[in-house]
Amino acid sequence: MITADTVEMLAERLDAAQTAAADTPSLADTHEFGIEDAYAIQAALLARRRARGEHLTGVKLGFTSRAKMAQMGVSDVIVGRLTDAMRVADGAEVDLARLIHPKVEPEVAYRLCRDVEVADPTVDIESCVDAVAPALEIIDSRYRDFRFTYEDVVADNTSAAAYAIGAWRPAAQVSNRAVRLLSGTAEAVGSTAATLGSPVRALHALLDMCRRRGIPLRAGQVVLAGAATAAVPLAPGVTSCEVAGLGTVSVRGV
Ligand code: OOG
Repeated sequence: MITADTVEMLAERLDAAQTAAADTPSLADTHEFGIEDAYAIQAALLARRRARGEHLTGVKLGFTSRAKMAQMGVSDVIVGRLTDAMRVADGAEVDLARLIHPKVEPEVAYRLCRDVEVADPTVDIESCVDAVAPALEIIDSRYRDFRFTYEDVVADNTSAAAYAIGAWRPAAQVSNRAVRLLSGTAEAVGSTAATLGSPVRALHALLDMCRRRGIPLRAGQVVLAGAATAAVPLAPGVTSCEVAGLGTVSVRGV
């Protein structure tokens, strides 16, 4: 356990790294802290963003791929929060100078059409979703060289930096759809099955996490279900994600 003052101090360090686009060493290099502390730092980080006028627009999952969980030696997904300052319109520019070492991941997004009573054990989260879309998530760990522990990455709001969502379609099964990510000369191909076997499982895992962490889910918010391929560096120029049957979303790095 770390003190409330240390939680604030570490949140300030991550916040300063993000706003200055300057990396910082792993918090675990100098502080011993657990997963509860890590979510407390994340909450303090989000409180800073909200104090600057940002609004919560949704949540994201990380470590939904078995490969990534194995790499980090954990068996749990991680959850981070999205704000309006992170939202990029489909096709719009992303200013690379405001980021440290951004990478991009192709994902599926869900839209919540009603508040989810996360504490209610009988709640049916699938019935709270009215639309799906292809999405791009830009991750930009505030840690030097993307080197971090499991607790570090949770504290750093799971590396969340920006996201773009394509045209919404009525909610549908999106299991095992082919996914193609292009960024500069890099290409990654995969399947929506990479996210816990199916993105809908990510939704259920999210509900479980939100229940355990007391994170509310509100009507109109979006859920990013997790990466369908390994992340690739975000290149200048056009980056696109195509999910078979769902369409394409793109951003332009400048
Ligand atoms: C952590 C975020 C990873 C995912 O989908 O697994 C993530 C990172 O690798 O920086 O969002």
